[in-house]
Amino acid sequence: MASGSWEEFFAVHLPPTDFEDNRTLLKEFCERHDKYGNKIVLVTSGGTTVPLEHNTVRFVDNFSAGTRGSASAEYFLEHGYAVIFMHRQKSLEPFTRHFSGQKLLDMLEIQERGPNTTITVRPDSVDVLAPVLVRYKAALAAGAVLQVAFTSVSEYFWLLRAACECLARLGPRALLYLAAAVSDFYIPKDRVPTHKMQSESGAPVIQLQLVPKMLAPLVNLWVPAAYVVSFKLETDESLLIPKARAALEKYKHKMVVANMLQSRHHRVILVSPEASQEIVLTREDIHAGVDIESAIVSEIVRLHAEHLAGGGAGAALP
Ligand code: 9Z3
Repeated sequence: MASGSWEEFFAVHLPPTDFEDNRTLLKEFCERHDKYGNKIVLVTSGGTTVPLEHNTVRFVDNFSAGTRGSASAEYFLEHGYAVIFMHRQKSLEPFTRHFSGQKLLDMLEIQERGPNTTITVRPDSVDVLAPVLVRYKAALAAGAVLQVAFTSVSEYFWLLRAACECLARLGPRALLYLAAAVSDFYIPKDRVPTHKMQSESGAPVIQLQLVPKMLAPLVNLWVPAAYVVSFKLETDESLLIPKARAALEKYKHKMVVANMLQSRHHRVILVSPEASQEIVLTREDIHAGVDIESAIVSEIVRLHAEHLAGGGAGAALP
């Protein structure tokens, strides 16, 4: 087992405490939807943490609100996919993302008449709440969504591998949409102190190591027939496309969705081995509240269908 390899990572880092429960849920979900011949997408969303202490008071975080993942999950449901939504604990979730903060409470009215208390939706909020509620209830009734949560990068990897192992049975009907912001660096377990670091000990020197690249075993071993889409986040525009292309060449998966931190909500580039395609929202789109995820997901769904029609071997952008 090579030092710094993905095998070593799993040998050294124990599975999270609720891992077996989540694995059972993932297995049942995949078996049920496989039986009906459904397509399943694994959407990962939110950022991973790297704890600086075992009893964690401090951690390094990767930036992501979960907007991309939670919105995309809703659009995949609209396209008839079953969705495994693997997200950072407390980041945005499908449906509830529309009512973050105090928005939901502001939509309600309360009447207290003697012993009877009635809570109703404000008439001017019904048109906002109803369509989301209808879609949420429909997804629930169809058992179309499974949510599993992670916090640290090691929890993320354990869940990711378990989800992939369950999805493998679907062959090319499985789609992976890896939008989570995953740390490239971590502190190996044996270098993480048990207790909260004390300032009396002086300024700590923290050395981070490279996280093993999990896309390699994911594409080659865990879900070899799946349609795999990864995301590339950069802050330097000149690196964006070269890094996306390098990832495709290295891992041989189907697509990299490239985005810049600053413009990620209105511009992305879908990069495939054959071509690249830019999706940009207009000023009017943004004003009208259009989600860029609607266009990203439509295009990926189209390419996934093409891939399936072609027998699951390869797919090309137009
Ligand atoms: C992304 O690039 C996502 O689109 C964002 C979404 C994290 C920017 P928000 O949740 O943001 O809407 O606030 N995700 C992938 C980020 C990442 O860590 N990619 C790795 C890399 O760039 C490869 S897996 O090296």
